Amino acid sequence: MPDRIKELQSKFKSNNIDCFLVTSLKNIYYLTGFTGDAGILFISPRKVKLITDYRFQGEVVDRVHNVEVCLTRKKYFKEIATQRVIKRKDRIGFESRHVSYNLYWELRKKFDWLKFKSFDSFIEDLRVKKTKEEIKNIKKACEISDKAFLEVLDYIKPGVREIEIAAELEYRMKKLGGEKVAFDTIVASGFRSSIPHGTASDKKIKRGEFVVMDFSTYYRGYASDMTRTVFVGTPTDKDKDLYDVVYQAQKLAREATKEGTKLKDLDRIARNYIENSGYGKYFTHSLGHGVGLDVHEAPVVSIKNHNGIVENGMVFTIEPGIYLPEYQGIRIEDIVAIRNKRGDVLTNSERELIVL
Ligand SMILES: [Mn+2]
Repeated sequence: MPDRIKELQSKFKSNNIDCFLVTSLKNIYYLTGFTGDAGILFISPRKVKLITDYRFQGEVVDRVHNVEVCLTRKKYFKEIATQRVIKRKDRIGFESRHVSYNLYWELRKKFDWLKFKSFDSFIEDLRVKKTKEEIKNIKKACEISDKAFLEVLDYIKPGVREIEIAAELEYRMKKLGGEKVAFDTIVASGFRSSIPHGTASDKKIKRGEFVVMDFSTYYRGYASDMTRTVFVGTPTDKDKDLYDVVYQAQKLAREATKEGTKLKDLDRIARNYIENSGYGKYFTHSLGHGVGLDVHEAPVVSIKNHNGIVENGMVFTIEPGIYLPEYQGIRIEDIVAIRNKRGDVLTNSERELIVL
C-alpha cells in the first residue's frame, strides 16, 4: 500500500503539482485499503491524510495502514482547511472524473489562493498493471462466477423468467463468497439476446432460444466479468453455425493474447473472423476492456486503441458477440491475465455450446 502512495508522490514534480486530492473511493481503497463509502484522501510529499467520519470508526478505519486517519463532523474539504496541510500558493491536483461540479466550486471558494490542476486518470494509470495479489483476487472472483454458473444451469428451463435466473446467479455468487455484483446481471433470452446489454426482464424462457448471461461479482474489491450463452431446446443448423462463429473468433483472440501484442490486433483477429463469416456488421462493440477494482477500466481492447500494447500485469476481457436484430444474439466472454508474458484465462466455464 504505501509504495503506491510513494509512486504517486514521485510523479508530483513532473506534473507540476505540490499535492493531490483523491476523491474516487476505489482509488482511495487502492492506495490505503479504506473500505468505507465516504471519504477523501489528501496527499502531499510529507502528509497523507484520509478524511472521513465517525460512521467508519473502528473496524473500517483500523484496516487502513500507513495513513493518518482523521474523523470529522465537518464537510471533508473544510476539515482539510482546518488541518493546515496545504501551503499558500500550492498547486493541487484533483481527479476530474471524480469531482462533482458542486465540489469543484466549493473547493475553489474555500481555497481561492490555490492553483487547481485537473487530472483525468492519474491513479487509474497505475491501476492498469496488476500485482500478483490483485490478480489472485480477480481469479477468486472468477472462480466464484464459474461455480455459480455451473450451479445455475439446472435451473434454466422453459417457463423460468430471466429475472429469476439473474436472482439465482446473484444469490449463488454471494453464497460462494462474492461480495456484491458489479452491474445488474444480464440474462437475455430469445429476441432479447440480440440486445448486447439486455438486463434481466420478466420474460419467460422458451424452447428454441439462446440465453445470454453476463454477470460479475467482487472479491476483496476486485471484479470478475463473464458471459456465457446457452441454448434451450434443439438448436437449428443456423443456430449452431452462429454460435460457432463467435466461439472461433473468441478462441482465436484468446489464443493470440500475449505480452507485446497490440491490443487493437486482438480485436482485429476476432473481428476479421466474424467479418469473413458474413456477420461483421452485427459485432457492434469492441472486443474487451480492463477489469480490476472497476469492472470496466483501462485498457480498451479495441481497433480504436492505436497505441495500446499487451503488458505483463494487465487483466482484460475478450468478449466478441453477434447480435442479429430480427433474430437472436450470442456472446462469449472470458477474462485473461497477462503473467510471465502469457495470457492466462481466469474464467474457465465450458465454452462449447451447452444445450439444455
Ligand atoms: Mn465485460
